[in-house]
Amino acid sequence: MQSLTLLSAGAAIHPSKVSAQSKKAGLVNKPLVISTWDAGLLANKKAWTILQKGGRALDAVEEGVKETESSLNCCVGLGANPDRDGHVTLDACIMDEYHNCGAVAFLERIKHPISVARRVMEKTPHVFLVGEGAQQFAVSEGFSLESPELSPAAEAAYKNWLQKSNYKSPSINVENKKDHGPFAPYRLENGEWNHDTIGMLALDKSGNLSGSCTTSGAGFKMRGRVGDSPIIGAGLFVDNEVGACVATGQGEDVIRVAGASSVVGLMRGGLTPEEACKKMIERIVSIKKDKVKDIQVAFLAISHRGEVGAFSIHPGFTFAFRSEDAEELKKANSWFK
Ligand code: SD4
Repeated sequence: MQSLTLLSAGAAIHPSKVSAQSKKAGLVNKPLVISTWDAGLLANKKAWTILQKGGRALDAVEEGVKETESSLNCCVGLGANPDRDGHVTLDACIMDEYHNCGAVAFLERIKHPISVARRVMEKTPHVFLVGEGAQQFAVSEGFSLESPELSPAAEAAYKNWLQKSNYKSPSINVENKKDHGPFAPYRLENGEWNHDTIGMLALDKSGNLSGSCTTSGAGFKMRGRVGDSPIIGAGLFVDNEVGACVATGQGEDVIRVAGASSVVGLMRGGLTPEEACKKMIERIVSIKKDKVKDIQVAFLAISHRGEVGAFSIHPGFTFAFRSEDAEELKKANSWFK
């Protein structure tokens, strides 16, 4: 009885049941896809193969970010930097045009967390599975359990980090070291921001929006730390009537302002995507005061009409754009110039 109640409360709404009501009848829409950072270019290419054939935005945002999850990089997928204890733990979420959503966090040894998030959305009455339970669910769904070994690049970065941070488990004070606080370095040794999540938003031919977000979070984070990326409303939010937003950067500061849903809320109130992103960045700046000099946060948003905008605290945030007419990397405006 209880599980029946849960099922009806949480099970994914199937497109065929509500399509007429949710699709924007009669509108011929130009599909487009946007995603965070430079890696978005490659991810968009994959998403575009789906969108240009008239495919669903949901499929595009899943397949698109899987490209990044499969690639070797510091911050997304199993090749990414580990936590302080040397384990790669992954966070992801996905949301469609019907407010269906699914998420996983603190997931280990699974190559495509975004696809597990989609299964959570489509095959369970729940929205969010974490840790061992999420892994168990993934395996039961046929995902293979990959090796726990770090990629060579991550292994080297971890060893380097251990040396510099002089980390002895369970250590105190490592958080307070100048270059390594609070829980992970804001910047990597080469000066780059310690993050590179991919978040993707797509608008399909039917005029429907979907979004995805996947990350290993901050490198060398505390074990068990989860950022904004898998949290619906913080790292990602989609409201088909209004628009969608994805966040990247210091997750703690995105969570505290319910970032993505706040941006979409401001768009509902009439702001353009860039104005809404800027307003939320200003809110973070006013909350964090002087500390913003050490924090990068960026929002990327799209309206249901396909207008696109972004804004970040510091310069340097790029996003990739793909439509019928253009394939490019754009620079976001920022609070610091
Ligand atoms: C997090 N927001 O875990 C993520 C990291 C990120 O670009 O976006 N990096 O806090």
